[in-house]
Amino acid sequence: MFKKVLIANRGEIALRIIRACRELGLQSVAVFSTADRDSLHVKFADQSVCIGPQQSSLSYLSPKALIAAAEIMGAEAVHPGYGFLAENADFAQICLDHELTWIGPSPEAIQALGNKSEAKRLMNEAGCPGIPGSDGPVADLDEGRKIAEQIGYPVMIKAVAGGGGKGMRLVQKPDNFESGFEMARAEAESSFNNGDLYIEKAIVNPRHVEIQLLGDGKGGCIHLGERDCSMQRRHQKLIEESPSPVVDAELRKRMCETAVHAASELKYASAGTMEFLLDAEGSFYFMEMNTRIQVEHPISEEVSGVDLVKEQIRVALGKPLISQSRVKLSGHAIECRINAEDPARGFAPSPGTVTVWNVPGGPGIRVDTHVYQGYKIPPFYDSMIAKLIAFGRDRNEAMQRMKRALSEFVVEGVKTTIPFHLEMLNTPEFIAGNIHTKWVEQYMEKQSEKAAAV
Ligand code: MV4
Repeated sequence: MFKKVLIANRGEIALRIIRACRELGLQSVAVFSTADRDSLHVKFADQSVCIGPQQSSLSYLSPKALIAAAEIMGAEAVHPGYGFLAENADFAQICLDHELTWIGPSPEAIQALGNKSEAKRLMNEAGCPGIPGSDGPVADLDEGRKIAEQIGYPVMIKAVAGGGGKGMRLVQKPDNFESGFEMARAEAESSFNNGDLYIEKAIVNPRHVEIQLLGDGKGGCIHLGERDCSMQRRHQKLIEESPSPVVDAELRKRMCETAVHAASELKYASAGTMEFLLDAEGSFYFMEMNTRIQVEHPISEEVSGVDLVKEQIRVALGKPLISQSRVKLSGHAIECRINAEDPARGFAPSPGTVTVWNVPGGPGIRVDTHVYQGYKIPPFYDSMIAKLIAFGRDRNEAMQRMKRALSEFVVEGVKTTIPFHLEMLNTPEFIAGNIHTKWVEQYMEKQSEKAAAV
């Protein structure tokens, strides 16, 4: 059906997709901005084409530039990776209108699931429990206040067009509702051009557990188990692991069956992730569905033996989905996101030339990266420079391998989050698997209080 794939992305995920194409015998076309001329994805691809200047809005975010590149190079399919235009329903539709196969879910699914309160309603109808709250967006401040009284404080005010924590406010008591509502509305207006808000009961110190799904677009759907992404800071994930240290076989079965059932009902196509909040009592609630391949997909690949990016492409080619009974989850995988940032300066970006780059290896270690010695990290894009993935027979072995690999990893020329990861992996709380989504922020506050006291 298609033989040449345009990769509408950069960095490590562009390399990851090129590798999948090569294994499937497909030609790859890389696109790059002028800031990315010397990037590895340009060298790895069969062909490459410059699509514009350093600004993302004029290159990686430009449908015109991307479609022109696809037409000139004779690409017949587009893989969007993550970020940039991956969850832009209009771009998916534009690709289809130009007779390019979109390696992802339908524009209709991207659109419906991108509206967070619409997604919640759809999932509820498909039997997926959501967090108690308003039935869709609220009309105004007064209606919001009434609903907050009904469900009881604390409440969470969320933007319909939101995601990733933007336009979201936690309100502890009725006195603070008005200011929280106005702030959420202003942020939603400026970030999404859509000020619609909905209200939910606030779950206190939840864990973030997500289910990896693969659908065939005809009602067939399988899962690759869960990922625990509770180690975050300001909605940026730092460490992910699979399986979750707090999910037992019975809970896993319920979460995975719920997610597969809902995605099948939607006739979902391609890779997708259903995000859940897990509370201290072990109740889980649907939060949102991501309609893309995610950064942390390799840990699911490691515990399942399934190549998720290849499966995305196979499904887009119309090939049948692998069957659930052939997916055997075993072992434990952990991923640390290595960023060119300075943890001592509030994780400020640290772009520049990488003068020394010694990558770890050995048993159970995988490094997904686009960086090489001498590479100049441009300041215009995401600061992630590598994903370090450790696999072991059990959690302890994966942890020991991760610590060993972090200590082998040598990067000079830029500051990185490697020392921070080592510190995290040595905390009693992470070792015990006893953390939640606010834990890193609370830990760092305590550390700076300690530093101020001496
Ligand atoms: C919540 C919540 C507590 N209660 N909703 C954060 C991003 C967006 N996807 C939804 N988020 C949350 N929604 C209710 N009703 C707590 C969060 C939340 C969070 C969720 C997942 C991972 C990290 C988080 C950090 C802070 C807040």
